Amino acid sequence: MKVKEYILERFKAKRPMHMTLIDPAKQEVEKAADIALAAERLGSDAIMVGGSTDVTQENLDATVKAIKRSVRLPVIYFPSGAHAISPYTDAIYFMSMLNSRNIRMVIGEQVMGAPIVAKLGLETIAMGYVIVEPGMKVGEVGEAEVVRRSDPKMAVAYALAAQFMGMDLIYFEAGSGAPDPVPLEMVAAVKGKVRIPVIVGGGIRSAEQAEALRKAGADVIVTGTLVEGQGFAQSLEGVIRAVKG
Ligand code: 1GP
Repeated sequence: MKVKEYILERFKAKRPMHMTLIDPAKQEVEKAADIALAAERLGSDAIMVGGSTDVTQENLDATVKAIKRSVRLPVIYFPSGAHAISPYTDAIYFMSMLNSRNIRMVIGEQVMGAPIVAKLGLETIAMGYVIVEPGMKVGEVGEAEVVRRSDPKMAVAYALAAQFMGMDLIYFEAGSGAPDPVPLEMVAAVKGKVRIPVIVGGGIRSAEQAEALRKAGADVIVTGTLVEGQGFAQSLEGVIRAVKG
């Protein structure tokens, strides 16, 4: 089954998903494979691989290959640009940072990457990516004009624009390690207006936060930093359980 179908099937069945984000620059490949295996056993629905800085073709390929050897879950590349694209992932989020001031992040990297993606025959999943305050590192390197936390209407406008442009998914990102996740009111406002799956990530650390975001309407909840610490299994288990309701 294609990864897009896998996601849409769960979305249509109203089954919220959890995705585990692994940054290839942050650990040895064996450790990345161990994290993915633990996430799979705990019920995570997909492994996303990516990071805002320091992702190279080498660390990306090595990490993806190791993860693919240890899990059966879909492995999706979450790219920061066209400089590294792995032939070993099951799919790539073909994404645009809709609220970047830099055209390179909106369409430039995509134009550079598209011929490579076509040559590799990778499955593409079109995704609108919107950075919400504070945005952290990705907001900085992406030169994002962040959506204010107090401005759910702006978030809705971005989500509708993504939907009208034919994007498969819309991702609201508070930034990895954000002190607080995307506001619940914002998720609820977006969910009330769009038909495409809503992904939420950045700063989600507890089962309570995950549960509140699910109840607000998040279809996919992404956690990254959570799996970077020692003994993450217990907290990850709680978050995944909260996502699944
Ligand atoms: C970052 O949304 C993801 O792209 C995950 O954020 O590292 O804070 O879980 P965290």
